[in-house]
Amino acid sequence: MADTLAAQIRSGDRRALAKAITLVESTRADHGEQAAALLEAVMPDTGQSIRLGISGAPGVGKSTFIESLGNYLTEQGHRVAVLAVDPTSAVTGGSILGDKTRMESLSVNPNAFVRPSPAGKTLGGVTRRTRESLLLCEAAGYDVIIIETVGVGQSETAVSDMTDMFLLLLSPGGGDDLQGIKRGIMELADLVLVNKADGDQASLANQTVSDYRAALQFMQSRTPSWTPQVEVCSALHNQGVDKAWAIVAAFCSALTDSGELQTMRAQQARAWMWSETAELLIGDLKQHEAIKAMVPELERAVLNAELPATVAAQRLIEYYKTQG
Ligand SMILES: Nc1nc2c(ncn2[C@@H]2O[C@H](COP(=O)(O)OP(=O)(O)O)[C@@H](O)[C@H]2O)c(=O)[nH]1
Ligand SMILES: [Mg+2]
Repeated sequence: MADTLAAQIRSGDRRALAKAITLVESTRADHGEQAAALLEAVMPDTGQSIRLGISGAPGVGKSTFIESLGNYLTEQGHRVAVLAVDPTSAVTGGSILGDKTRMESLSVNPNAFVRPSPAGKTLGGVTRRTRESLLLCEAAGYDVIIIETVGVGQSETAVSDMTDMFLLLLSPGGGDDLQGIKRGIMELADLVLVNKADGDQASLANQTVSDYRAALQFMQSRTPSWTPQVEVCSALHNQGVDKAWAIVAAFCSALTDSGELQTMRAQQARAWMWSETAELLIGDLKQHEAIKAMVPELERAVLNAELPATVAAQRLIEYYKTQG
């Protein structure tokens, strides 16, 4: 079963890819085993893409930009997959990213594959499935994988931890209010694009670029072989998108030449292993009948400040260890 599906994915069968992603997104235990076998089968065919994270506040133009970039790239002969990590799908089941702009032309582009964010109970769960989907897309021959997330919560860090390069979209203005931006997100960015540099916003956009360039000088860059760049673009009018891509390509070759790309991916994979281990352990622990029976009393004691949380956690673990 895993081998057949893996072969179909490798042959570029989009329906097989969609089916495989549905499998990794499933929470059923038997699906989990099939997904694991499938991922192991496709592993040799992964790793050859450029993994690009894109973030920005709602309305800044992420969907428009990804559509523009995606269509540009397919014209250049690339195959592009777009995945999303939407923190709201974990909290409310709703979606910030699944908004009015649905990348209509990219969705029907035969050399593109667009997949919305999986719903999940935790950001960690959503993130894990997106990582696995990324590997499946690579096995299917997509050589540019774009992972979109929205500028709220911890999802930027999660996306940055699974991609090679992180791109931040901003709107014109706000450049003189740099304290107002989340500095942490700026620090993740390898490329900042001030979008909507068109019409009467064009000069404001250029001013914003100057402000951010000045601000970035005082920030530490993520890697020794790359200095973060700031540029304007107009996703709506397809302006600056080719230049943005040239910067992505320059970033990738700089980090490939220095060996940092390989090191970074290896470290990402190791960190992923440990977060998976933690998730699996806690999932297993919570399923134990005897543990389940202990939880209400422990939680009650913690809620009423009768027992330190650390002690409650230690008791759970001690008991879990005796359960074999
Ligand atoms: N003028 C202008 N409007 C844009 C540009 N890019 C996006 N928009 C508009 O901004 C709005 C939000 O864009 P969207 O791509 O949905 O933003 P997202 O929420 O970040 O995905 C839409 O009405 C777009 O047409 C741009 O480059 N210039
Ligand atoms: Mg959008």
